Amino acid sequence: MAVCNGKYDCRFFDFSDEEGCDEYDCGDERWKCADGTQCIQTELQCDSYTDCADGSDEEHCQDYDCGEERWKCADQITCIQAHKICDGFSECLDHSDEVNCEDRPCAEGFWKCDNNYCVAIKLLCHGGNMCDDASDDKCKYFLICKPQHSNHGFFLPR
Ligand SMILES: [Ca+2]
Ligand SMILES: [Ca+2]
Ligand SMILES: [Ca+2]
Repeated sequence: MAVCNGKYDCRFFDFSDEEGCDEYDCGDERWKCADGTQCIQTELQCDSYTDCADGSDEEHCQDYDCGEERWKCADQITCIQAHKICDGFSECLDHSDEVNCEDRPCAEGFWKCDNNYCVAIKLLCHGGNMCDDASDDKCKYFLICKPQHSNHGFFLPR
């Protein structure tokens, strides 16, 4: 059950999970909205979507530290998951996660396509064109993508 998440979760809706929230400690993994009535997961802070009823999770994001697992867009407004950098889709409002991709390493567990997109290794070599330039398709010609004998579960296309 989620206490103080802004939704009534108690059976038969006795509302007790959402009472007294202004006194409630949200703990280490959640953050208390400015109005004190709601806890949200910390990764929802500065993700460019409003999660607090009062909108406070998207305020003061320029001063906000995105932490180790997230990356701050160049405009300093949004934090995105590190593996969303150079994945071919813009998560940053300023699209800064999809520029200069040739100079950036992919996150761990991701493979760099010829066009510099980063694709999850586990998604490679299933016949789909995950790289968008078909560079991940090379593997099927070499039959090197059997899910065995490699660190990541798959051999990588070269
Ligand atoms: Ca609740
Ligand atoms: Ca948010
Ligand atoms: Ca992206």
